Amino acid sequence: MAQYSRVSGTVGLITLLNPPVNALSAAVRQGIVDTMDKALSDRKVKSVVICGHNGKFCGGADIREFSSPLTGPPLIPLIQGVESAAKPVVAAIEGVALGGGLELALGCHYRIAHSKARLGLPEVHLGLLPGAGGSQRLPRLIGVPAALDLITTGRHVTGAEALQLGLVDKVTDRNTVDEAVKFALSVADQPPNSRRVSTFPCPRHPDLDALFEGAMQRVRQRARGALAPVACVQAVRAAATLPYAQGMERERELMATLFTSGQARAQQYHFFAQRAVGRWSMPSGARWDTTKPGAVHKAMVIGLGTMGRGISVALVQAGVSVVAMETNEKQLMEAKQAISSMLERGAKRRGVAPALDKIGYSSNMEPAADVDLVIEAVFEDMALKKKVFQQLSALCKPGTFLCSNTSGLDIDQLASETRHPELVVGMHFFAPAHVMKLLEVVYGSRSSPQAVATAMELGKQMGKVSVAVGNCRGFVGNRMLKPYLEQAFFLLEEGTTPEFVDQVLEEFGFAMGVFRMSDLSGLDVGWRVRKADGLLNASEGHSARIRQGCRYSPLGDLLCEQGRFGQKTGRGWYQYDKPGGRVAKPDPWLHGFLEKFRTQHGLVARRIDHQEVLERCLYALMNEGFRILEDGIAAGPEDIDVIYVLGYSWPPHRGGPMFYAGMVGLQKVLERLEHYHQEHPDIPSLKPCNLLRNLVVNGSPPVHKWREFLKKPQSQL
Ligand code: 3H9
Repeated sequence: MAQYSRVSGTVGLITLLNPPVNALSAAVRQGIVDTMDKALSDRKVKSVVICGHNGKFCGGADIREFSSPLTGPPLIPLIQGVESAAKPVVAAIEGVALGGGLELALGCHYRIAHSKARLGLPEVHLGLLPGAGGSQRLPRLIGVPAALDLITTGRHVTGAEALQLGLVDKVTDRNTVDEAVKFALSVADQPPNSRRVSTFPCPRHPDLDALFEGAMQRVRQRARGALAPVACVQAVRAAATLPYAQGMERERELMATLFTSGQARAQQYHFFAQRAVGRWSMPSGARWDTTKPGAVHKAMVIGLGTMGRGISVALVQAGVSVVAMETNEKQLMEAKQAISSMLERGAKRRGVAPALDKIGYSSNMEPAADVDLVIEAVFEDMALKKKVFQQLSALCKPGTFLCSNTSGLDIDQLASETRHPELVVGMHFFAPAHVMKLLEVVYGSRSSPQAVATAMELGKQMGKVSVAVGNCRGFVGNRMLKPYLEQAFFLLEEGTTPEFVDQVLEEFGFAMGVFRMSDLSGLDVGWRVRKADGLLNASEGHSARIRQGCRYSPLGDLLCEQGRFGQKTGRGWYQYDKPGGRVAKPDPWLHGFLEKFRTQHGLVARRIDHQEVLERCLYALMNEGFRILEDGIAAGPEDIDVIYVLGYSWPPHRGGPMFYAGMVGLQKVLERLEHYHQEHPDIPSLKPCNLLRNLVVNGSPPVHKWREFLKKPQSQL
């Protein structure tokens, strides 16, 4: 709803009231209509200020209402009503003015913002466009290029940047509502006719065609197959080329298409899933709301390779004092330089001073005695990590949390090397660690709820979305990756090429297909793991394509034996112009190698189509996701989906693998898995798991109901 009062004698003050972000629910919209009526009919009122309760202007339309039919006054005529008011209306923007919130402010005649307020039109991230006039008013106010940038990226700008763009009229560091009231008093006698943004001509641009062509190319490259960014460009084009009323009509048409698309539903699901994972629970019954995190003022990072450097930067940027440790003096010096320059670049981007004094360096473990938390980021080798944990356990003061940045090693084994296994958790960062938003927090069988809460909170402080997951080989993300990669290899054996598999996956929306990605991260990484697992050699008397009774593809191993490690060696699944080159080209050598391999193993290449590539790679991955839910490694499908979108470049407009399974239809996923498993009985990952069968038997409930079919956590508290 909205509250109304008269202040300073002649200013009508409307306060949006819908905690926590004053979203424009039906009640708030009705409140605005009613309070505007009051202000306009009160003869003592000469001007109006609209602000938000509790230091937040407005977080936009109420996303929760999108799934039910519209009730209450629609937003477009409401904003039109504010704009056409005969008395000047001033928006007092504190905290956030996002989406419909900023569109409401654009309907006001003046905008006063706090310098630290965040303004933006992030609808594109929800699979939508700014559909309450934002796509038409913003270009008229700040010009087409700047509007295209804000609307297609959804990025937020600060009050200070908004002033430079011409989005607001004034910025303040003081109380924004007081300043807006003063401003409203000063313009009370000025008729607002010339301040209605919808009447502004769109600023001319010398080459509109080139501008829109470039924008369209950029959005298509960034978000493969996503509808919203394309519609955003089309809507802004309408603003630049059509009169306002026709532009609004185009905005309405485009919005209607997006609104009913599965993509918008997927992206809105992803929005809420990112928030839901913060409400974590453990199988013991421990929960986010009953567990207090420990304080982390000072942390140590051990091992300053790429990951350790990124983690150190993320901690410093989060305000934590850091001791960064590396035994090799040369590497320590290199790391120091790299970390300083990352901190300087980050600070420059954020317009603050680099916190270089927050980080110290050491070539030995001694400083561990004086820290609240340690993140070990040494080479992914169990023996080495165990040694580090033994040393830490002897050195650290009581209560120090010990975390391992491992991408899949057993947390329980590491914990068993310490005197306090309850203080040990996994913190699986994704490269580059100071940029990527995902953090898998892995609890072992003896991790205390407080250790989990501390790692979750620290992740949040670093600006990450932290997801708590159980301990198993590969945790959630890498465990699901295994059957996905396996299928891709098997498909090569059966007749296709890396280029075709990648093309299909990239058309689906992945930033990179599986082979391009493998070349980027290095084929030797998986090779080392398979070697450690004793998988490289077939048992005596068995085919080279069988391990432990199941089908195995040695293709990756054979490439590594030839020194083809991917981009770094200039050869992998593709060829590159030089070692370290980035442009992947199909490699005739590889095609010949595949043919030879098939002949050698009596395989006859067959034609594999688009559908089979997609189904075998993705359904195998989803099936593992169902197993992970069944095993209680992830608490719900949202956890898996957030991990895949934020850590594994799953396209956000497809929600995540579990959401996508629901979109395809669980019955269909089950049937296709059954079909492929019948064709390939020696591939266990294609055997549909019980949870999937159970969900289908129970009528394929929507994804938000799946938790009802999972084992309930046992409270031991
Ligand atoms: C739109 O405006 C369409 C129009 O163009 C056209 C219409 C015709 N609605 O993120 P937080 C909830 S589309 C409903 O943890 P923070 C959120 O779920 C909208 N709920 O806090 C959470 O609930 P819970 C365009 C919302 O401080 C709680 O508020 N606007 C909405 O880290 C706290 O959220 C956007 O896309 C909403 N609009 O960040 C902005 N917003 O506690 C979306 C938040 O139950 N919002 N909630 O989990 C955000 O980006 C962030 O929430 C914000 C605050 C920056 C505002």
